[in-house]
Amino acid sequence: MLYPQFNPFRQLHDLSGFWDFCFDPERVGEAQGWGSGFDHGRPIAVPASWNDQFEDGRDYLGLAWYQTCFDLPWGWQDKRIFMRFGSVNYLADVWLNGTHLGGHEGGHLPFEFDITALVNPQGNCMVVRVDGELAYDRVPPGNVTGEDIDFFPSHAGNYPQAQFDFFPFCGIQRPVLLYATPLQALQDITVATDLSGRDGKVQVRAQKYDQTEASARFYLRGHGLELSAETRFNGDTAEALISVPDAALWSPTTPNLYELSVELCQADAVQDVYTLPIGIRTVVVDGDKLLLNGQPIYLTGFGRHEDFPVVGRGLLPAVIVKDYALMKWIGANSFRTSHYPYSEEMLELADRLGFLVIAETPAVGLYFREDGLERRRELCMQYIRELVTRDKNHPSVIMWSVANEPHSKPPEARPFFRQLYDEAHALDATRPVTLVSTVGLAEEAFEFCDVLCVNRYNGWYIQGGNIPEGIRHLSGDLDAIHQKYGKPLALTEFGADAVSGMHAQPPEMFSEEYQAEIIERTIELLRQKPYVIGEHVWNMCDFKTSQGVGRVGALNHKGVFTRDRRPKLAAHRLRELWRAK
Ligand code: GCB
Repeated sequence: MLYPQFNPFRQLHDLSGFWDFCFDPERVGEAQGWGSGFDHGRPIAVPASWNDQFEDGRDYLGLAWYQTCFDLPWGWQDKRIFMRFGSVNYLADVWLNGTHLGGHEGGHLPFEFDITALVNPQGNCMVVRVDGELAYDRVPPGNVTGEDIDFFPSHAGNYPQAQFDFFPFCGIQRPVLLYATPLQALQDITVATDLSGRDGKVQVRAQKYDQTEASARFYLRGHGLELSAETRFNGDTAEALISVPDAALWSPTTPNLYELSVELCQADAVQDVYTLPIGIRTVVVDGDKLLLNGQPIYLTGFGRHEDFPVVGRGLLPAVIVKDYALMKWIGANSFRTSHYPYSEEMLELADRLGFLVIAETPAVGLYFREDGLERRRELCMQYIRELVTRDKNHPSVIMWSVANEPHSKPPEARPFFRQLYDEAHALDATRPVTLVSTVGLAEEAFEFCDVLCVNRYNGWYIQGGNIPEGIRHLSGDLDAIHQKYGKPLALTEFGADAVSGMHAQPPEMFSEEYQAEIIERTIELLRQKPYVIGEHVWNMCDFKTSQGVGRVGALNHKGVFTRDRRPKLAAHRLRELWRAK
């Protein structure tokens, strides 16, 4: 899926701004046909979660309506016109000028509609219905009752009752882009890179919307080179392999990018052009190692969240820049998009700045109760497809994570994850696939996952207050998991809550000293284990959660930075450890 772009053949218009909005707890909009427009709206900012914009919105997760009106920019006649949503959480339904365009389930992944036949040059009205309800048959789930209720003391029984430990922010959370392409247009581009000695191999596949006769020209520019290839489309697909002599490889220390342009030509005239940055690099699992460009790589960094005051999970470019600056400052080289795909803007900068990303689907807190299992499987399959389709061309993405901390129960969990794993590999044979587990030793999916990602809170949820005892348990536990599965292992979560400004010597739980100590001791242990390929502290920043006794101020305080990005003691310790590495 191509991100909309602006060039002599393509245009886009960002519909971000103030839209009309209303909550609809009684669902009257459906009966009254709000799809034909409404006039009781109050202004709302798009993109942003709705929860912190209004007094009465914080815990409201039900139905709500958005509306905006727009004219087309001049010169868009004879174009193919699309409406693209970057992320709407959770269920979206869209009407244009009273016609239902379609819907989408699941926040955090883009969807779009071809509106060429319905859009007018002037006076268009678009209505979006959003339903943010938490339900047991949605992914991620919420309001689960009975024996499957989450065993985590941190969020069992919290309000709102999410089956995961972050606030279920709702609304239109990323930009809505109106964009135009030529009638003969490129639909998708897929890039895979490999190495042959010092040369890079860039395999490009371009797809267009129809089967008409056409040819494709490929240009690769950068680092003193301009290479090209030309081929005819076979049906809707054209492929080329470009050899890059003495390639400038992409890595965290040298995030070298080339510019790839694909031209769609008919009767020798260029009809469409799409340009994207690409990085030449390989990612391979070899024994207990993860190799980037043939060299072992060790991940330092965080599990994170898209979360900031007032905007909630809404895209805020300045916070993205700030977070990368802090990650550079502290010496992180990587992060996981826990527990859902992050914005495309975030990944664009990961490519440019040289961060390694474990890209995760929104499948967090999965459980395996029989009813609804099939529905959850379909959704998880949809998520992995949408994620790979969206992010496949980012050199920064080094691994796909199909789920975080499922409540895996045999026998259902194994075939469930086998299917997701196979799908991810079928879509992309160039990256390892993982599952992030808290079950550990008994996680049957580890038998086929390429890398073992394990979350552990020794010295916090268990062995709380006793760090040496926690480290002893962790050591034996990791060795046992590695011995059983014999694959590289990353500790993708560990840490402790620290309420900023709380101090204790000797360290006590919730103090900054305790958090710094647990992180330091854990890292010390990990460095002694040759099969460990990475350490991701949970979390980079404090983040908003549901309310409950385990979450002071409705925040998870495991950030080494506060929610407003001020360093705690642990951040300074990490900086010493990671910058010395
Ligand atoms: C976990 C979850 C994460 C929580 C964290 C915690 O294992 O993956 O979402 O926030 O523990 O702090 O409890």
